[in-house]
Amino acid sequence: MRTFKERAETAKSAVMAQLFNLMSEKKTNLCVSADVTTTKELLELADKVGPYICVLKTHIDIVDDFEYTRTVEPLVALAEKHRFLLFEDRKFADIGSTVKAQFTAGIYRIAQWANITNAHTVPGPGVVSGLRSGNQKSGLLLLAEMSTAGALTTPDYAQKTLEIARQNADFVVGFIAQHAMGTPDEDWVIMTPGVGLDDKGDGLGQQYRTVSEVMASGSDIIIVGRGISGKGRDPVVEAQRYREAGWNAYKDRVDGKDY
Ligand code: BMP
Repeated sequence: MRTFKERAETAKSAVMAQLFNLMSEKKTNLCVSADVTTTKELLELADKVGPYICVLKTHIDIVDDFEYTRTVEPLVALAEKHRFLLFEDRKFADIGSTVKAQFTAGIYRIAQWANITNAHTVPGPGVVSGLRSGNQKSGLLLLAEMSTAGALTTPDYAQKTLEIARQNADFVVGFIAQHAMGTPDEDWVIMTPGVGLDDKGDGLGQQYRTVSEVMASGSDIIIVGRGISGKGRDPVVEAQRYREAGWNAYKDRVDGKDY
């Protein structure tokens, strides 16, 4: 298996080269999911876990007191300070023309600040075309498999999602998935939510697998939300713990290499 550093050298897009390089340098394949509802909590969490992560994933529309200048601008500054990418987990799922407007306009203006965003493939390839016409510089992840119980993302759906990615490889950088996708030389990045070392689920459909389970399935980046920022948890302690578990599982895969 190729290392993140090697994958940076042959990455097809600037955003992927940047991502693989900073993962290799910071020695982390941890993405923290910042599912908090105030600007203060979002910025505090980003500053605390920043040194240990490669990506911060947001649900920007759950921030009660959102204001572009008070919320996004300091968040972008923290991403620069700690060198992580911003992934807005918007899960676009409409016709191309509508997703283009949702991506670029409104109060969130996601296309202006998100390095990465994602989309469901239910609408077919038009969703990708719409987002590409909004901003070509962001990387797009397609949701191939969901972590939840009873998800309708069957193997056939995941395969058809892979085909849409292949037809749009200039813009699609990878998948939200529970397993590897395609062939290794295609080099999609696989980001995996539903990761927890202490819990099995949340009573609302979420299902957790351990870091070593998801890494053995072919994940590159583990996405952890409540396992790190949940009630009663110390985000710095937990981020260090998940980062170490993720990086050790990665090193096992690349024969002990540390880059
Ligand atoms: P947590 O680790 O607290 O369960 O959070 C998981 C995060 O990943 C949430 O923000 C959720 O929206 C997202 N997510 C998921 O859990 N499963 C998926 O299949 C896709 C997701 O984006």
